[in-house]
Amino acid sequence: MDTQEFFETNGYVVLRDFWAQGELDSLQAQLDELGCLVVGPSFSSVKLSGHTMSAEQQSMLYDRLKYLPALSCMSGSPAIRRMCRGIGLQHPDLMGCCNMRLDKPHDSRHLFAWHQDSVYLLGSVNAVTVWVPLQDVNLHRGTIQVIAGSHKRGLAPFKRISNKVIAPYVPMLQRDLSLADEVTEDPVTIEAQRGDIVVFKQMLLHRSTPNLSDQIRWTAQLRITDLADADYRRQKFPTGDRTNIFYVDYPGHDSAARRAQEMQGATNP
Ligand SMILES: O=C(O)CCC(=O)C(=O)O
Repeated sequence: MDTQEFFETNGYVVLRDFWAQGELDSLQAQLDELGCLVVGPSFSSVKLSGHTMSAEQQSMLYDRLKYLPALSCMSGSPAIRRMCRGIGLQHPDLMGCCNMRLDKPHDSRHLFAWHQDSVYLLGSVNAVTVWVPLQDVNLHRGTIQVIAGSHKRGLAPFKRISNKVIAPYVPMLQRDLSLADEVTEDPVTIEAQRGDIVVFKQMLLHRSTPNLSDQIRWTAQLRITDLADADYRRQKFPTGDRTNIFYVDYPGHDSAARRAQEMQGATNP
């Protein structure tokens, strides 16, 4: 099975030794520079366990990570564009929600439960997330698990878990919506090394696993949509920072019907 076939069948693929132009080293250097400014001169992303950072420093660092110039360079790199075209995106475009995570050892507060990115980020039905580990990832260091092939079923039923108003310009986040049903299938645990990338469809069910090591787990997430998708164009290229899943259709998901159902639920408790 070639890469594209594997990707279409399973909804994800791990591409080894992807960054040939030093992109990952630049990101790490900028991360360390930022860390020194925010946390102090002894900051080192490679050695830091996270225990030496105050909550305020961590939140300041976290908020700035997505603005690192190297992250934008990676997102717009010829390598990423070529790779996206190779797996079937005809007109790859950025979604404005590229970000980085820092997962501290034994800190489960920010782990993501099973979800599909499309529910929150929207984008074309074939949009992808490129998950970029800055160190090896596995069940000890913390990683992601996926349900292979789950993208083929389209959007899974979801439920509201907050009281946020349903309106066109209100983004819906992980704290607002979750899967309606439990995931019972056997997951695939992603193992990857520094330099590899994990590409998965935003329709794929995936979740975080805890970091059981004594070092921070650093990852970057690049999000890419396909402007050539006819249904996406018809809907004027919606993204999750400007609207939400109650106003965007996907195959098998009629947003108007779903919205009516929610409104009815609100009037008939
Ligand atoms: O890195 C993780 O633990 C989860 C990331 C994730 O689910 C996402 O960015 O969509």
